[in-house]
Amino acid sequence: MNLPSGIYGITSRDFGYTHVESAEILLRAGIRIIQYREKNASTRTMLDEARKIKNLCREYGAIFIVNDRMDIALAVEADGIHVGQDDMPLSIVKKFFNGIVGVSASNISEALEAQKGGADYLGVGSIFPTGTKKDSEVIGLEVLGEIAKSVRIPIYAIGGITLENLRELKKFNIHGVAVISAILGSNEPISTARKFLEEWGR
Ligand code: TZP
Ligand code: MG
Repeated sequence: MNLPSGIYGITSRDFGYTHVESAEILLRAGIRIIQYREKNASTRTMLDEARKIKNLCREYGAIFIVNDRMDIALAVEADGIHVGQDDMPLSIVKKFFNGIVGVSASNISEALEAQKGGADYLGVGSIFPTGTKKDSEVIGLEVLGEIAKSVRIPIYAIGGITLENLRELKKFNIHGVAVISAILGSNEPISTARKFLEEWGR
C-alpha cells in the first residue's frame, strides 16, 4: 500500500473533539493517512472508536493506522499500526500483523534498526518542543537531517510542527509531517488542515 506523502493526521481528545470527530475533521480537510492515538481508554472504547474511524477512512479512501495497540489494529483490520520504542517490539508485530508498520525513532540507531527490522515508515521526533507529548526528547532539525540521509524508508517528522515551521521541514528529504495540536488546537481545524496540505504541496 502506498503511503500518502504530506500531512499525516493524528486524532486526539485534548482539543474538545472526540477521536471520531477529529478523524472526520482531518478527512474532510483532505488528509489521507489517519492515526488513532488513545493512551487511556478501555479496550472496549478503543475497539468501538477504532472501528468507527476505520469506516470513515474507508469512505474517504484514507489509510487507517492504530497507535500502540496491536490487538486493536488486528481486531478492526486496520491498514497499519504504529509502535514506539517502549511498545510491542517490531519483530513481534511483524510476526502477527500483515499491514503497514510504522516505528518511532529519535536517533540514527533506532532508525536503522527499525529499517532493518522491516518497518514501512518512521515517525521521527520530537523535532520541536511540544505540549502534546511532554516526555518526548527534542531532537531538532540536525538529527532529522542525519536520519533522513541514513534510511531509505519514508519518514514523517513529528512534534511541534506548525504552519510556520513547515516550510523549513520541507527542505529535508522526508515523506511528510505528522501533526496534532497545530491542526486540532486551532480555531478552524478544517481550514488549518487544508492550509497544511496546501503549504506542503507548494
Ligand atoms: N511523538 C513525538 S512528538 C508527538 C508524538 C506523538 C506529539 C506531536 O504532537 P504535536 O501537537 O503535533 O506537537
Ligand atoms: Mg507508542
